[in-house]
Amino acid sequence: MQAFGRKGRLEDERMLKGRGRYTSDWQLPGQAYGHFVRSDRAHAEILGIDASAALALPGVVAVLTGADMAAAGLKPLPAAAPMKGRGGEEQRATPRPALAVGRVRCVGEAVALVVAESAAAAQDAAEAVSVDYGDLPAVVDAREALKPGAPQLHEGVPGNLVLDFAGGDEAATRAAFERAAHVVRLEAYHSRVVGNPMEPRAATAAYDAAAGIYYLYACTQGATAMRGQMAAVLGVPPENIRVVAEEVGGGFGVRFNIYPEYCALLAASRQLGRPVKWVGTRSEVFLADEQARDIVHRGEMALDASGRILGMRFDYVCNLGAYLAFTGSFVNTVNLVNVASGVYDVQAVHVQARLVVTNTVPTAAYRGAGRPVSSYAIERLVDQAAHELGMDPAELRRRNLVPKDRFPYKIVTGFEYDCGDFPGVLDKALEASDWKGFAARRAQSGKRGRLRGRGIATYIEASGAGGFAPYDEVQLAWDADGGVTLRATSHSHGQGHATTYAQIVSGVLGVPMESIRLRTADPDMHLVGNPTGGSRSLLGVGSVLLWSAQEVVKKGYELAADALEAAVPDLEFVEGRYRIKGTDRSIAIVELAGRNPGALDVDRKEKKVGATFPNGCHIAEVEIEPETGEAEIVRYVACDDAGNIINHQIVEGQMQGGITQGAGHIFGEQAVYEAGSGQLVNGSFMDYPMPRAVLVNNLTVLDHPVPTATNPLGAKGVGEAGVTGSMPCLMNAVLDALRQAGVSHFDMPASPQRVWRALQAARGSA
Ligand code: MCN
Repeated sequence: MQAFGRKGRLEDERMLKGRGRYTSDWQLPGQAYGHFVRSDRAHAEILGIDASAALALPGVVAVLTGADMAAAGLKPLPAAAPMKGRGGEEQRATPRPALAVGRVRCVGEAVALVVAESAAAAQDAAEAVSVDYGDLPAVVDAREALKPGAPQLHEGVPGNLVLDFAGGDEAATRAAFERAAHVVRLEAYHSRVVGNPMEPRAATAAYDAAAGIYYLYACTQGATAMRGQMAAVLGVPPENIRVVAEEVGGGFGVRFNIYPEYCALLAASRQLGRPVKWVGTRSEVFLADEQARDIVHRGEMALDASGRILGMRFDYVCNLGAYLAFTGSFVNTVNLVNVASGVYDVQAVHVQARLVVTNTVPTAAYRGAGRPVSSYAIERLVDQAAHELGMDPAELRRRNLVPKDRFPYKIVTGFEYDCGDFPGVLDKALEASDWKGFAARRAQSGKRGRLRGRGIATYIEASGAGGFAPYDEVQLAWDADGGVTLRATSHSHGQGHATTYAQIVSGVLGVPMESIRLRTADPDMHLVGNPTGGSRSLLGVGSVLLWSAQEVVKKGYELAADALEAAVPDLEFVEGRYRIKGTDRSIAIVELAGRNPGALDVDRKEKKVGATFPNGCHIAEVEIEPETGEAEIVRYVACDDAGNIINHQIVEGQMQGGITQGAGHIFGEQAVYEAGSGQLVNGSFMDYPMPRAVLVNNLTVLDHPVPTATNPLGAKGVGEAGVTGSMPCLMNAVLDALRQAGVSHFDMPASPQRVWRALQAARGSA
C-alpha cells in the first residue's frame, strides 16, 4: 500500500473553508417550509386537531395530519428483518406512522406538519395548531413496563414485550455454574444517550410528478438503506426514490434509519406540488432523533478455584422507546451475541434480552450498537471477579484469553473470530501503561488527597459482513481531465472515506490521490451496497475498490501492448506506467485511459467480504477529587488490533473520537425522563453534558496489527472500537478509585454530583 505522504485529509480543505454542502444548504426553486407540531405528552389519545387558526395566518400553505398521511396511502415505518425470539417466536409489530394517528406514545412525536412560505411563518403557525389530548398513564422504565398493570402501548404487544430473545447454550451454562468454585454477580445500568451529531436533522423533499420520482435531500449514513425503507412506507419501488446527501455533519448511528418526518415531507411535497424544506433544531435532536442504550443488565460468572472462567450468563432488559426503530431489534439481539464471550476461551455462555416498549423516544444504533453494551457487561464482570477473588485483573484476563493458536475460534453463539493475538495486545498495553508502577502513582495521588483508580478492558467487536445488501458495488471511471471518479454506497459522515479510498486506488493505479474523487451522493446511480455502519466501510467497500483498481490495471495491458507495439508478457506495470521490461519505453495509464475513453472504466464491481473482529486492550487511570466528586482521566493507553491500517492519522482520529464518546457516556451523558409525566427533563445542552475536548487527557494510541485473511486489505474496522474499549475500562477505573473510599457499586454516569453522593453515602455507612 502506498505510504500516506500528505498532511491532512482530502476533504478537510473543502469543509474548513465552508465549501461543504450540508442538507440545509440545498435550495430548490419554489420550495415551501415545514415545521412539525410535536406532542408535549408522553402518552395520550388525540381527541382532535384544530388547524383553523393556523391556516388563517399569513403565508400558511397547509397543515397536514396523520389522517392526510393515511389518505395518501402511507404505510407504517418498517422494522429491519424480524428477529426470532425464544422458541422461534415472532417479534411483535409496533406500527409507527409518519404523523401520529389517534394516539401519541412519547414526547416529541410529530402530530402535524405545517407548511408555509417561510420557515418563520411555519413556526408561528405551528404554535396556533390546537391539539386536544386525553392523557393516558405513561411508563418510561423498561422494567416497570414489564410489570403487570403497566400502561400498555400497542395493541399487538401484550405486556409491552416486543421480543424475548435468547442465544448461546443454556444447558452448558447451567452445568458450568453447578460446578463453579466461585460465582460473581453484577447488575449495571447503561444510561440512555442522545446521539447529537453536530448537524441537526434536516430534509428537503421534492416530487417529480412527470417522472413519478421522489427526491429526498437529507443527512444520512447511506442512501441505499433509506431508499428501501422509504419505498416500504410510500408503496413505490426503490428506483422511484432518490436520496441526495453530500456533506453529513456526523451520524454516530442515529442517521442510519429513515424517520417519520422524511415520509411526511415526501407526502407533503407530492400533495402540494412543490418542494418542502425542514431544518430541525437542537431541541428536535433531543426529542425526535433516535436515542440509544437505556439497558439494564444482570451478569453472572462462574469460575473455578484457579480463576478460570467456566461460564457466563447475561440478562438484558432493553428499552426500545415508543416504537421499534428499523435497527432497534438488531442492536439488542445479534449485536449482543456476536461477541458474547468477549476475548475469553469459554463455551458455556447464555444471553437473554427482553426488548420492551415504553413512552420514550425510540432507541436504535449508536456507535457500537450493542457491542459496547456486551463488552461493558463482560468486562465489568471480569473486574468484579478479580476484585472478589483478590486477583490482579490483568492476570485474571490473561488466564482466560483465547490463545493465539486457536483461530479461527468459533464462539458458542455460532460466530467465528477470524484471527487475533489477544495476549500480545494485552502485553503491549500493560507495558505502555506501566502497569507495575501504578502503586507508586496511586500513593502520590493519595498525598495530594486524590483517589486514583486504574481500569482495564480487553474487548472485541464484530465488523464486516454488512447485512443490508447482499454485496457492495462500486464504480470506477476515468474523467476527461485524467482524474478518476469513484462511486460507492457507503457514506462518509466524518470518517475520511474520500482520503482512504483514494489512497487505496492511488496505490494500485499510481495516479496522485488528489486526482481521485469520491461520489456517494449521485441520486441517479443505483449501486447496490451497504450504508456506513458496523465499522465495515473500509473492509467492505475499500476491498471492492482495490479489486476494481487491480482490474483496471489488468485491462490496460492489452491497450498498452498495442500502444507500445510490444507483447503483453514483455510488459510490467510500475508506478502508474506500463513499461517494456528492461527498457525506458513506457506509457502512463492515465494517457491510455485518455486515448481510449471508457475502456479502462469499471462499471460495476461487486463482492462481499466476510466479518472480521477488531479487538484491543485499553487501560486508564483516573483521579477523583473527593471534595467535589470531579473525575479526571490522567493516563489512557489504547492498544488495538485493526489489522492492516490504511491511514494512521485517520485511525488515530477515529480512536480518539470513539474513546471521547465512550468517556462522555461514562462521565456525564444521560437522557433523563421523569417517571409519571414521561417528560425528557434534560433536552438541551444546558443540562445534557456533551464531552469537552479536555475530558480525555494523556491518550496513547498503539496498534498491534494481526492482518485478517477475510479481505484483501487485511484490515479490520476501527470506527466503533474506541467506544467499545473505553466504556468498561473507564468505569472499572472509576470504581477502582471509589473502592478505596468504601464504595462497592457504582453505575454510570460518573458525574461529579453522583460520585460525590456515592462517597458521602459510603462515608455515612462506614
Ligand atoms: N481505516 C483505516 N485502516 C483500518 C480501518 C479503518 O485506515 N484498518 C479508516 C477507514 O478507511 C475510514 C475510517 O478509518 O476512513 C473508518 O473506517 P471503518 O472502521 O471502516 O468505519 P466506517 O467508515 O464504516 O465508519 C463507521 C463507524 C461507525 S459505525 C460510526 S457510528 C461512526 C464512526 O465510524 N460514526 C462517526 N466514526 C465516526 N466518525 C465521525 N467523525 N463521525 C461519526 O458520525
